[in-house]
Amino acid sequence: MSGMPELPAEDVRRFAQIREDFTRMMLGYRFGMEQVATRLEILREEFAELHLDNPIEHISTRVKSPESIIEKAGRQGVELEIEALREHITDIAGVRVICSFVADVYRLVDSLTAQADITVRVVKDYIANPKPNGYRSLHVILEIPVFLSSGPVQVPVEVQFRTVAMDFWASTEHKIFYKYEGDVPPHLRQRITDAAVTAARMDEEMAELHRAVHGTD
Ligand code: 0O2
Repeated sequence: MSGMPELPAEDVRRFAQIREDFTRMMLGYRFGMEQVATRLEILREEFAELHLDNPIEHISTRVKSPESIIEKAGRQGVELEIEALREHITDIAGVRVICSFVADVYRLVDSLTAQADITVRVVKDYIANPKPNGYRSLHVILEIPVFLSSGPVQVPVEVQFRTVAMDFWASTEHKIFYKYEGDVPPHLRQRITDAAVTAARMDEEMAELHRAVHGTD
């Protein structure tokens, strides 16, 4: 194009390579996330067919946008290199699993993480140990192999397991947090934490009811 200085061929090649590597990385995350979701769907169907119960209410997936990967890497001082991102930004691929009961959460986590080719990197059990604001969920960062034409890659996927009550609380809290841009007034903060206690009580009560009707968790 007239008036535009041409880039040296070496730079053009380098940028093309960066673009290809990034595209391959993002595809790997999408495939890893889809594999985890498929395995959870298989468990859901198996439980539904053989045990006559359905431990999963809903599964959702998302891959972080390039903008928020770059923003998080900047915030955490992580280099914009594929290997550094893979090592330190562990929630690029995310799966959220909503269960009816707390017991289903643990049953599913055990079944998924027992699979031979899945490696568990980190488990954060905010159900056993809720965050100070009351947040409850069980997070597992796992790695699953994805076979691309260039060879296998181990893809980290963050899986968040929670009950319907925990999810209702988390999405409401998230909206309030964003409305106040993180600076939630103290009286609301207390009510949010109290609501988390109510949600936990609701989980217990529902499990009691379920036991009373079906005899087991
Ligand atoms: P998004 O858009 O949901 O992905 P880090 O992930 O390293 O920044 P941390 O605290 O080490 O932070 O990780 P942790 O505790 O595993 O939490 C990560 C994710 O859990 C968050 O992702 C939320 O999805 C969820 N989460 C954690 N704490 C809260 C909370 O207090 N309220 C709500 N509503 N969700 C929470 P992101 O990156 O914040 O957002």
